[in-house]
Amino acid sequence: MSFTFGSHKLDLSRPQVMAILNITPDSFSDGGQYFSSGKLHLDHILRAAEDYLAQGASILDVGGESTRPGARIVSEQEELDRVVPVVEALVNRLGALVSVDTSRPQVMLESAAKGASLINDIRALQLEGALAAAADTGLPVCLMHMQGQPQTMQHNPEYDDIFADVRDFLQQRIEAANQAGIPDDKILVDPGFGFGKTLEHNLALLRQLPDLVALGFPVLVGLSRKSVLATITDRPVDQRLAGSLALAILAAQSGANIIRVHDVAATVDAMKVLAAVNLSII
Ligand code: 7PM
Repeated sequence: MSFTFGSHKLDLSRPQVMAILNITPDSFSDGGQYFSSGKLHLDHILRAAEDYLAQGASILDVGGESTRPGARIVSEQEELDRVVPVVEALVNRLGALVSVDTSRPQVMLESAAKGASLINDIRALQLEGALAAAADTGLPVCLMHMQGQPQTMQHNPEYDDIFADVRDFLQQRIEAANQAGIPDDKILVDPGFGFGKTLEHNLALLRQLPDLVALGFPVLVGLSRKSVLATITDRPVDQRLAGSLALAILAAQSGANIIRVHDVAATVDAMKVLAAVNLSII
């Protein structure tokens, strides 16, 4: 079960770990670490990225838009200035498999030109021009479910049937991607934990994750440090590692292929243990 990401291939029969690299001055759990006096520090980012790769991450997910409710809206130019030089450095200096976490067509195109290998779009290519841009890059895309917009999505989210709604939305976006010239073998899906969902919605989606896996597309999940853990464990964001690992293991055991995390070393160990038990391979 090998999946092609640009010039890289990954074995998705084992869960792979995607490391989060937030290039925002104000992110929810790791904000501002690559900035001082508003200036981006490429050397800090490269050092963190090298650590993540050494710890066993197989993908680096670079994002320059803060999706935190209440965060300032980032202009296209600002997002380009943050993301594109980072993608370029990670590709050229580390040879890394770089994912770009963006919804903007221009960011997709310029990142791809610098060697990005995956487009990760929380808006599932719904912005104007995004389907065409993603198709133009020839790269695989991760289509994520979100209800509403980042600013307001957590204000009383409601569903008839959370799993059916998420599945139907993803199927519609897969169809739209296909129409735009993105074939099935370049599509990954993500239920979008925490994006317009209550605790009960998130738990129901986690319970039904095997049914999402059964659609036949690689499944990516982001659960790391999310607010479900605030509710379940009553811990602040810097004390959610144990809870995040529990969720990562549950998701991987349900068939999730890529786990997007802040805590790479710990998650890689957990995935190695799971793989050893499931495959009898160490
Ligand atoms: C505020 C709200 C800050 C949400 C940060 C977040 C995912 C993602 C993010 C995910 C995919 C976070 C999120 N989450 N991309 N980007 N899947 N594919 O907690 O779950 O990292 S941002």
